[in-house]
Amino acid sequence: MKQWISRLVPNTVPVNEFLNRTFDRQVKLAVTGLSRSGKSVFITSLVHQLIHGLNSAQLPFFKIASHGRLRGAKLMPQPDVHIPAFRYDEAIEQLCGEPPTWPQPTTGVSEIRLAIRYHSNRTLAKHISPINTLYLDIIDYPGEWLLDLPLLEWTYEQWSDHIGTLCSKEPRLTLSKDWRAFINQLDLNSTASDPILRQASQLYTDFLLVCKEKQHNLSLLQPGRFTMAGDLKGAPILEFCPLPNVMTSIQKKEDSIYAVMKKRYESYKTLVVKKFYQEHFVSFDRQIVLADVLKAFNTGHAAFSDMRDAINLVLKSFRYGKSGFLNSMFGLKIDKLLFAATKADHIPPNQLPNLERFLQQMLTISQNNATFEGVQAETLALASVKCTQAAYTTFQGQRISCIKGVPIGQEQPVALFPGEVPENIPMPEEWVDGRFNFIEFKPPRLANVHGGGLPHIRMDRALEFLLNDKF
Ligand SMILES: Nc1nc2c(ncn2[C@@H]2O[C@H](COP(=O)(O)OP(=O)(O)OP(=O)(O)O)[C@@H](O)[C@H]2O)c(=O)[nH]1
Ligand SMILES: [Mg+2]
Repeated sequence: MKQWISRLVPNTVPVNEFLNRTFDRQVKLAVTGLSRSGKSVFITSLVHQLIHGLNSAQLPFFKIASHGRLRGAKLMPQPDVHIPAFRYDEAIEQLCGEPPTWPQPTTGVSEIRLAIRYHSNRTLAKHISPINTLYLDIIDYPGEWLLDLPLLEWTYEQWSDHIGTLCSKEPRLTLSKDWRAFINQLDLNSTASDPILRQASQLYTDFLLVCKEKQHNLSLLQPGRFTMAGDLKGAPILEFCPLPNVMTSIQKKEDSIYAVMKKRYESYKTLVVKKFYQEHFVSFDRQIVLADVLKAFNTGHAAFSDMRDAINLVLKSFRYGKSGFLNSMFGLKIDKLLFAATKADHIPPNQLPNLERFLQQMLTISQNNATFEGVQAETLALASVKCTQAAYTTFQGQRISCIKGVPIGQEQPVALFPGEVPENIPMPEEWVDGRFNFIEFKPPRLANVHGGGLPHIRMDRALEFLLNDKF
């Protein structure tokens, strides 16, 4: 039987994986989010919630747990031995340490596999095999690298023009001044030299790093490896930059600055981006898109619109559609998509509907593109690890909903009103300074983390939406 099947299956897919996927026993979940959006904390919490899922009080909306059909979940050896393992154990030790700390920003790709064992509810499956196993595969990676995916669609000229357009408006107009001044004085037809290429790419990298700083909080920063080099630190493949507004009449000698920059861009696409995409991004069947909307609120309209454009752009790189038998054989498509506003514990519970509505408006284009292809999509505000409690205060005789938690850098809990999440996207002039103050909190101190799930907001609903039809 296995031999017969192996003739059917494309050589890129191991037979066991093919069988698991065809018979709905494996799910590959794409956890998609820009840098600091909360991917690593989400993956850690998701694994922890599932491993402690028998404590059904933790996950009331995750039906296999709350209906008593979950038999348990366990970490398994991951399918790809050449990829580092996602260190759930280290992340949970940090989150639950004394004092608890957040995981460090991710610097490379890692992978984790979880086996979820359950009593089947499907009529046929119940009789053939009453207890089934679903394998859940997730990868983690630096959010910066996501921004590279759109490059696969762009020529060097198109990318350069795109960056040129971004830099024609504030705040990039000012922030990119030094880099633009340097490239504008170059004779692009002259012979390229290492010092020139290095200086141009360094100035461009410095510009990207300033854009990333807290006071600007810009998201659309390409190439991704320039702000998170990983194992490519110092490699010549990162020594190029866009050259916007170049006249088409420019003579393109093979060793000219222009030609060498273009060649490096193409090599970057082929050797870095394509490899990353093909190894990790082609065969998802479920997706959760994490967005830290509240971060954008703190910074203003430019940061918000940049984050919106970046996420919508990145989502064009995924394959959406209904999964059928043939898709299982020839590469899967995402058939369920969850948009999640993360860190929902930064706002009082009565503002969650506004946060969800806001995110929905922000990503309408992507939602439309996916649902057009028959994908089921939903929006949710969640907190992977709930760090605050709801609190109340009175102001001018009115009861006001607040939150109470320990801010990063402080030792004692404070109660505060962080500002009200607007129901609709405000006009640019309405993003006034100080209107929002969503601060970061320390993880909570937990007495019995190894005996129960982490405190969360709506992780159970996320699990139910993403996985319910697989059980
Ligand atoms: N209050 C709260 N803060 C969170 C939560 N999840 C993440 N954070 C905060 O967001 C920061 C970033 O979270 P990560 O999970 O490391 O983000 P990431 O998307 O993996 O970031 P990169 O690895 O840089 O791409 C954390 O250090 C926390 O400060 C949450 O559920 N609640
Ligand atoms: Mg991370």
